Amino acid sequence: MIRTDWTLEEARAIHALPLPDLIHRAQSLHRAHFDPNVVEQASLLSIKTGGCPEDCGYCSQSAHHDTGVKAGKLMDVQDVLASARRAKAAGAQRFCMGAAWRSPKDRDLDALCAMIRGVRDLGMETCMTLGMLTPAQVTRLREAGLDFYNHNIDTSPAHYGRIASTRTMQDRLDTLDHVRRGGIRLCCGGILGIGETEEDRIAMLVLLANLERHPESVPINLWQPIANTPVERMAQPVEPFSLVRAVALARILMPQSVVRLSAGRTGMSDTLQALCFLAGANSIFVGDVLLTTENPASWQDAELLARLGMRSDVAQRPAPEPA
Ligand code: SAM
Ligand code: DTB
Ligand code: SF4
Repeated sequence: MIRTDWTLEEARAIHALPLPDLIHRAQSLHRAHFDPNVVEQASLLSIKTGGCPEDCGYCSQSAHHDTGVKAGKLMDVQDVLASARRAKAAGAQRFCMGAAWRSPKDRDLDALCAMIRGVRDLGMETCMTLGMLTPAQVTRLREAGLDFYNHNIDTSPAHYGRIASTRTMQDRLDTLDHVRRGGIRLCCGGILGIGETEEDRIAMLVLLANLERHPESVPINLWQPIANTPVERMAQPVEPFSLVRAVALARILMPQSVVRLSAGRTGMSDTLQALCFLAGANSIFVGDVLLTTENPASWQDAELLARLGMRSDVAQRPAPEPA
């Protein structure tokens, strides 16, 4: 049964289950909704890097922190499509394009729509993350064929004020609402290791699970350390089993959603990644870079999936209902 009325108490109790019980429950639900041997592969490209006016305390691309990332312009459509062709040849099913913007300017929409159409013509799913969107911008992107929009809530409402001030949690929820109502599927999750407590992680997942409809895709990022950011002073390493518990809780609260083990895999052992797949993660980012930081090499991921007897394909998803 798909629920959107989870209580914090219920989620805490699930999160605290003995690990074998937790994994069994998550894996049983995973099997009911997905092929448990399949992991979806998404490729990520930064189509506009750095110089972002937002002050997200974890991010290399904020103009508020001296991280050494240089600000660039929006990439040319043909360069983006060349990168998408390479991603497809490397086995990616989804191509995600990210821009370091507070929100897109209307004058950028023609180029963005051309990118979406071009990537779809290659036979890949399309995803973009461009910051806040107005309902009219959502309509333009949907008409061009955008399959998913990524916009994370990042952390719990209680912790949010400590990691960003220029964009509120409510701003984020408003954009999610515009995207949902505009008929684009949602990719929405958060980051672990940015000074939050386990209770914050549980509260973040409960917030996502109690949205009117669950995001179709839920990225769980581990913070990629960025020097000279405010989060550098708050960050703590995420205990490996704590990551597994967060993945399992996401799977249990949102059984039909694709749970993506996103940033931070370079610091994870193969064994930990395998545990996350058992706990219900069924998507990863592939390719040597994420937006500005490192990701495992494609050959390492191919080898890992082969050693686990798993394969890469589009994760099965129920057809979206009209908004
Ligand atoms: N500018 C757009 C926005 O924030 O709406 C899109 C790009 S932004 C980089 C997308 C997401 O990447 C953030 O919401 C955050 O969850 C994640 N992210 C950013 N920096 C990260 C880091 N250093 N480690 C892990 N995840 C990070
Ligand atoms: C998401 O949740 N993770 C991706 C994607 N959505 C856009 C971004 C990860 C960024 C990691 C830090 C970097 O490479 O700059
Ligand atoms: Fe800008 Fe997105 Fe980074 Fe925040 S997370 S500073 S909005 S690029």
